[in-house]
Amino acid sequence: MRFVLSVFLGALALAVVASPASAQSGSATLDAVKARGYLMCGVSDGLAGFSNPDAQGNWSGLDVDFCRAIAAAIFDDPNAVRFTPSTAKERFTALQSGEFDLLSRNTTWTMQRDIALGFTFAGIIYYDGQGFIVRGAEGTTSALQLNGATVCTQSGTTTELNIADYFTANNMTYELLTFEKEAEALQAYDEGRCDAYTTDQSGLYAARLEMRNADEHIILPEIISKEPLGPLVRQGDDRWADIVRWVLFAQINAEELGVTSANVGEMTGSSNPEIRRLLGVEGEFGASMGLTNDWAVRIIRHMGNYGEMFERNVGEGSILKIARGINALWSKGGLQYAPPVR
Ligand SMILES: N[C@@H](CCC(=O)N[C@@H](CS)C(=O)NCC(=O)O)C(=O)O
Repeated sequence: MRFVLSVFLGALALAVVASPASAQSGSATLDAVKARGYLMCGVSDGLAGFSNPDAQGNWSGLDVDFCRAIAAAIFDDPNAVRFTPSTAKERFTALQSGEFDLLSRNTTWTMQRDIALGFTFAGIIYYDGQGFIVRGAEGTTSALQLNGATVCTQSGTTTELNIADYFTANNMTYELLTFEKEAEALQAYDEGRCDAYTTDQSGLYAARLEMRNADEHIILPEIISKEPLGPLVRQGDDRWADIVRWVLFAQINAEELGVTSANVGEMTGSSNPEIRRLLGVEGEFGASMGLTNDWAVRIIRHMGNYGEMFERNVGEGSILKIARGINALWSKGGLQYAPPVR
């Protein structure tokens, strides 16, 4: 028995020595980010509410804030991020070739991107679906009235296949005009070259703001696809994928537990064990990922919980005014649900 125990203890000691958790994180990407001093985040070319630069080149939006949350977890500094824009078409090659540490850019999680393209999606930051915008004066009130329509969209997106599926399923014909840049697709629609513009519904809210007369356009009620949007990383660094995933989970759990940017300080004194574990008062959850145990405090103090990020960027109080809808927490009738910290 004593022999078995000492063999076991010996093996344990070896495992501890061999474990990279103390000196290095177990993630080559995290080590590279720490050594570099900032996170490299791939975003869109500009999409209101998600990732948009202002005239001074300051980025804002839900996808941008998510990268800031990762920087906050690693550096306690939400500004330790460099944003690199990429078009819909370029984004996957850019991520694969190491131009950024993650892509956080209204990107739909599909099987082909996950498996054949070799990426790992860390979670779903926004449950979306594809819709259409049309000129109200033309009298169209349903996508089923679009038989024979010319539709504008952006190339390199999921929209092309969805629209083919939808029109085929409903025995309708269409002509698709695709453009590499969103601005070009929108301009073509706004100039009347297309009867409709199609993309993720969240993108339609953003697109309407770009039109010459925003009030003249209506978003049709049909949602023709599932577009689960989320951040993704290159396959092969599982620990890095875990970190990105748990930053999102921490923000969703914080909302569920009522932890906000305003009260996170006092919440560290909470007696609720779930809050204590999330905020690192108990346990070694942060250290187990190569971060500090107060990783979630850093995220929430600087960037807020999931609900705060949603409201600020795309919610009723933002320029897009999107209702929480299916992006509400599961406990409030929505789909947002994060595994527990334990
Ligand atoms: N979610 C879809 C569409 C993503 C997409 O690129 N959408 C366009 C239209 S909303 C966009 O982001 N354009 C802004 C840009 O290219 O920077 C996908 O992953 O393929």
